[in-house]
Amino acid sequence: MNRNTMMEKVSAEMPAKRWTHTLGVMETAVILAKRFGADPDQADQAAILHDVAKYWPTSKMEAIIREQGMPEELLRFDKELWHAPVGAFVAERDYGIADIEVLDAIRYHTSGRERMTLLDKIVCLADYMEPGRDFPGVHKIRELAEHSVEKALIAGFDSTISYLLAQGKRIFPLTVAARNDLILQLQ
Ligand code: DGI
Ligand code: FE
Ligand code: FE
Ligand code: FE
Repeated sequence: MNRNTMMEKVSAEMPAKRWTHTLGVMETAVILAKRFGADPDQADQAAILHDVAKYWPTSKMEAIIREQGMPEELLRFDKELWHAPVGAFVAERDYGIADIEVLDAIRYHTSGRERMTLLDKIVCLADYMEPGRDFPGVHKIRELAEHSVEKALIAGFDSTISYLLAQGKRIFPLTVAARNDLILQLQ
């Protein structure tokens, strides 16, 4: 599928506000890819598709998680986590993406994972710091991202974990593993 067709199809899956966010993630992911030596085309493709399943009904996401044999542990954590692995499935099935690196960057863009690839890090970080994002700490994340994708991403996970703690919510183990591993990578 060509890029324009893909963009039209993805934008039809979401409200205008989320499409604007997606455009911001695309722009930011490409800048970060060039800055840190990842492939800008893979970054662009993963960014276009990263939130493709964000507005799917939870029942539909749950069915795919079960049918596709994804970790059912997901179902016992925040529903906000579900659109990432479901999005990777949709990217492959409905958009013909075969690049496993792109699919993994989509799959782990919310939770992170241990041993994140550079592309995983870039898409996850772009999602935190695209120009439309405004939350406490986002300026610091953008500043850190000038020099270190790892430091910036740790700050991003820190803000998510702090938010989850304040809300009394559970933390998905992959996010803890991702953060621990990034800190180790810096040592
Ligand atoms: O889809 P977006 O809104 O662009 O961003 P995202 O895919 O990073 O989703 C972030 C949401 O997921 C945020 O509201 C926090 C929520 N969430 C719930 N539990 C967890 C979690 N995020 C992470 N990283 N880890 C969790 O355990
Ligand atoms: Fe997302
Ligand atoms: Fe994210
Ligand atoms: Fe997003």
